[in-house]
Amino acid sequence: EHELEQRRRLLDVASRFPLPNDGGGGAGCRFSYGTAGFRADGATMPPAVCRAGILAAFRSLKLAGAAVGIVITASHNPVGDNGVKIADPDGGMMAQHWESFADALANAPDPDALLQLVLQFAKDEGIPLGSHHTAQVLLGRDTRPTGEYLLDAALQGINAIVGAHAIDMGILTTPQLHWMVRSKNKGVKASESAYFTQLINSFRHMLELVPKDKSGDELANKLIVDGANGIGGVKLEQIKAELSGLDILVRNSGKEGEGILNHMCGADFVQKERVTPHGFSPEDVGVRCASLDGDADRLVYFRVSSASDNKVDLVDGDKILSLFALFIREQLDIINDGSKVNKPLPAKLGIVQTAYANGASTQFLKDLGLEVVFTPTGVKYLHKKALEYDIGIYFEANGHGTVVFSENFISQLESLSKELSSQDDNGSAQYHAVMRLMAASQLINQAVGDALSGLLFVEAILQYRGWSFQNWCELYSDLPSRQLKVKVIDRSSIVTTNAETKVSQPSSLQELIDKETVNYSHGRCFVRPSGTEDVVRVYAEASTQVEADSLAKSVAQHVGRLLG
Ligand code: G16
Repeated sequence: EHELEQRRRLLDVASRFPLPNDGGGGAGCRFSYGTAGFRADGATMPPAVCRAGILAAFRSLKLAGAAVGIVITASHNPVGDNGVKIADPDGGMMAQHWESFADALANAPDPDALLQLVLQFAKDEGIPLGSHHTAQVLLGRDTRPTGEYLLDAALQGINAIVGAHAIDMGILTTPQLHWMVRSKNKGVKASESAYFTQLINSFRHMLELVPKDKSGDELANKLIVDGANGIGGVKLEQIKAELSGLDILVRNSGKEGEGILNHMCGADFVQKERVTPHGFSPEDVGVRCASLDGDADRLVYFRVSSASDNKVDLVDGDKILSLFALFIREQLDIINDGSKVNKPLPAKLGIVQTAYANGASTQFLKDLGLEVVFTPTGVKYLHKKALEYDIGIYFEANGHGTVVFSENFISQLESLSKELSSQDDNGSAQYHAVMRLMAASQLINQAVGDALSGLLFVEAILQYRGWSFQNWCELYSDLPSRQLKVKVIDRSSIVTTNAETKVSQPSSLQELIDKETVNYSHGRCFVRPSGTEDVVRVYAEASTQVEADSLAKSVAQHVGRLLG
């Protein structure tokens, strides 16, 4: 009987959300789970979002009812786009081996095909359908106008699975929802106020552990944040009064009339264009500024460089990573300082970057003696790699990243802190370093890159070091680089290898790239199909800006000629 009911519900929901005649992903394309879930024009998304609801409920059923998350957002993309992605019970991205089922489900042409697909997958994966098993899915969305009705499509998808229970967490930053999923499964309160409390308290602990001679001046406390007219600015406004030691001003805060989401503002705009976002002026010269993206999972910093033009000095994800790496390495060095401590705590520290990482950052990190590894673009790859270390630090140049601590390492820190305090050693440098790492693991989101928690971690480290924005900029000089987008007929005809640094198909393209690149000193160039937009991306680096621009341009022309 349950099984019949299950079949009926699936047929019913699929017929309520038919795929458009040309398939789903817009312009005749199929939906593809891509770098960060399904994304397309918001108006074309309901079938994919409804099916993502089915998928999420299914994933929870498979994992014995553990909470799974759905976020409705197209993050840094334009306001008319929307998207959906699924968070696994640990708060990370959905396991990659489910992506092909996700693709098949999103593109199932009619209700019968969808039903057959679901039944077959349930059988293959041993998922208990139509029984008394339960599933739970937490949902969140950003501020996009299509969000509300897409959320409804997701709810209908979830409710099509017998035993599934949906909990709408409201309008959130993407990382908040990931954090809530993780917390819920750890038995911690999964509310927004619990998230804020953790952020505020751990930030305060970090500041309490700043050496006394390092306390900053008033100017250094001032921070202007570009909220991309998205949800991040709204949330920051909610907590900024409780962040002692920081004087935060939010612009592009998403308030009525302030501007359009991600338009001429936000982390992607600032990082790619390297000019001041909307709402900033020459009066801001010299002030430390930060920029979030539309759903606040990316963070970059900048400073308006002069009153005469709109250029900025950019601190991108690579330099945020470098600041974090320096801080963590220093705490580990203090903890393990052979001459002073009798309880060292060895830790495996790893850095994860992608091909977009500025060559100067990789060199800087390697010169520090750190282990640096590369993955393809996409937090799902970087995060997974970072989990292989006691402390894994990952960042994409675009500002997406975090620091993950292994549970084993955290419990070792806890025991060491207890031991030191029981020996009355809690005034020692070692004890303070242990406490700093523990506070950092609370402050920095363990589920996914989070602009708000990242921003507070940056601010705490700058205060700890007594550093100005200038000191931070001077860590190393970026190699000039350029990114371009090329529209082609079918971007999936480009296949890459070696963490996207080489094109394997069409092979003639790699030959052309190589031929161009050798003409430039410090030349480096790669191309890859975007997983969030219908474009091919071209990245080039060289010793001067003119050369980087010219290398990117010539390779972009080859891509255009070859692929139409
Ligand atoms: C998403 C992913 C990022 C990725 C970016 C661009 O960011 O989460 O890991 O770097 O897309 O991907 P692509 O170059 O494939 O379009 P966001 O901020 O849009 O969620």
